[in-house]
Amino acid sequence: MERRKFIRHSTAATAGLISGPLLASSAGQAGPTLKDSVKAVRPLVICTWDFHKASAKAWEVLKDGGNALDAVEQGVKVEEADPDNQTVGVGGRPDRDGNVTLDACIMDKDGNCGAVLAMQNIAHPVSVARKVMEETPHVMLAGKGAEQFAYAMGFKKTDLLTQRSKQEWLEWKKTSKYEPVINIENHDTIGMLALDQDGDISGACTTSGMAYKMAGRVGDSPIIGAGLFVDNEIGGATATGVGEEVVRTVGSFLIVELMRQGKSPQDACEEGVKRIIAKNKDKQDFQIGFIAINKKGETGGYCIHPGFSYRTYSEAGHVNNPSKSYLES
Ligand code: SD4
Repeated sequence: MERRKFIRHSTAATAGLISGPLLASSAGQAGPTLKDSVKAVRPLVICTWDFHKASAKAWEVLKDGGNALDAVEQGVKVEEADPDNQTVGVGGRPDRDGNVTLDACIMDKDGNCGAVLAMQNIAHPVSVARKVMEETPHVMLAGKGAEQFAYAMGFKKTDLLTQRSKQEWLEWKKTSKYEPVINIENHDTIGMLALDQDGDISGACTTSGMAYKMAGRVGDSPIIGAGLFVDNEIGGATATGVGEEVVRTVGSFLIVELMRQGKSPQDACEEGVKRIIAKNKDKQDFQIGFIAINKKGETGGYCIHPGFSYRTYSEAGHVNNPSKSYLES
């Protein structure tokens, strides 16, 4: 397993992009509204971790006037297709039985959403999630049902278990130590939020979840409100880390609601992490990272342990932002 470079809490962390080229229209009635004189940063894409290829792909869509929904789908698909990313899509680490099961969700500017949970054999769960959103009256499809639906929609069966992930799983099986705590090396879920030229927000989140999880275990990533939430009047938020903790606080929804109450994306992410800390006074050996954007194109990110970062791509540049953390080291 490759060791993730340990990035110390850095003064280089950029919590928000303030100025930008385009004029925003006014936002919704509730919460922090935009004055017509305020310039918004848009288009803009933000994603968890240093996924520069994924954010570049999303930017490609956005800069040509593409919409936020297409941008986040196209963006996260880059990681789903990358066999070297062992926590998303093809090449993801399997569950304890050796099966790669994928979780993903997507949410658009109108509050429409779709998700697939614990789905096997399909390389692009985010696109299946989009089909659930657009082609069914449902929000979530799980397991075999999701897989069958994917075939019906024309997706091809794909073997998701790469040699590398299989070898590591076989090695793990020798001790079968069940450590559901995700450590610094082991989480690279991609959550992505985009604000397009029209000022509309969409988001997506996709993962193979916790390595060697129990069969059938589902984390936060495909759960609307937990791993991802978008309210086009306010902003969006998404998460990475130990999903159970994010679900317990409905983390992404919480962050959007905190922004509705007037908090900046940065302050809202910090409060989201603190709520989780408050529920885990004696246990801090796990990582959570949140990122958020608002209608102005301000961004924020916060995590428990140093090591988390997030990408932003706007006309101001393509930047990997080391996240501030609750703990110093
Ligand atoms: C989960 N939140 O399944 C995901 C794991 C994660 O990078 O973020 N991995 O709990």
